[in-house]
Amino acid sequence: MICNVDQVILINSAKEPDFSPNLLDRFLLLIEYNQVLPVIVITKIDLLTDEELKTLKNKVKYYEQYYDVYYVSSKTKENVTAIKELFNDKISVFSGQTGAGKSSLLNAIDKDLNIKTQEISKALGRGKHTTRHTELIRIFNGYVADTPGFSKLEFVDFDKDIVRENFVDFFEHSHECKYRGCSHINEPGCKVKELVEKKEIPRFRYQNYLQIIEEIESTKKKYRSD
Ligand SMILES: Nc1nc2c(ncn2[C@@H]2O[C@H](COP(=O)(O)OP(=O)(O)OP(=O)(O)O)[C@@H](O)[C@H]2O)c(=O)[nH]1
Ligand SMILES: [Mg+2]
Ligand SMILES: [Zn+2]
Repeated sequence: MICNVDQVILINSAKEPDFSPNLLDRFLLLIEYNQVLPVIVITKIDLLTDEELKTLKNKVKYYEQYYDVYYVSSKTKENVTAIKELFNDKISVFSGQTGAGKSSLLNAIDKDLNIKTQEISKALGRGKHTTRHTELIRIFNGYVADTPGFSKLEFVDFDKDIVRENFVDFFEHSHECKYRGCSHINEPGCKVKELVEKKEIPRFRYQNYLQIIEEIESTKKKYRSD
């Protein structure tokens, strides 16, 4: 990671590629682990109907308890000014899936930047890794790094405890779990599982958590048997 970063502005497209809570949860885990402040931006809202946007906002609402969330369009420039103000006196990193619209949003903020952008591949449903190198750009009294997008995020050198501690919402509740160090998987008296049942924590986020831990455990098993 770039040093002295104040915030990671996480760019998620509402559509093309489709919004992915799985990817969002993975990015948040990574950013929390690096002890940087995440800001969530949902782009390309011009591609959604009002109804679709409402559904998406409902899904993302949970995260607003923990993070700032912005809905923007680089095409219509809706809410682009709000993003511009985030840069003031800060070093920011633009991060997110390839094709999510990172470079386009920077171009929408400052038309003189002229950063190369490219249509996503309709066949693959994702971007083409248009930005190839991380570049630090001076913008609105601050600096921003436009980074190459990812296609997927894996956590090969993570262990279960890192995941447990950096799903910050789960971690916040873990002192209410019956067992110290509860991993919220099989332990009885687990507060996190209770909140999932009560729909206070979205089930998709809990499932993403389980999926990441499963991936880590199965990678470990594979190394052991090699
Ligand atoms: N309709 C619409 N299209 C957008 C918007 N933002 C970006 N796009 C389109 O999405 C495609 C990908 O945008 P990029 O800005 O190149 O995406 P990126 O995140 O920089 O991708 P990488 O550099 O590969 O990581 C381009 O065809 C853009 O024109 C938006 O707000 N609305
Ligand atoms: Mg780019
Ligand atoms: Zn628990």
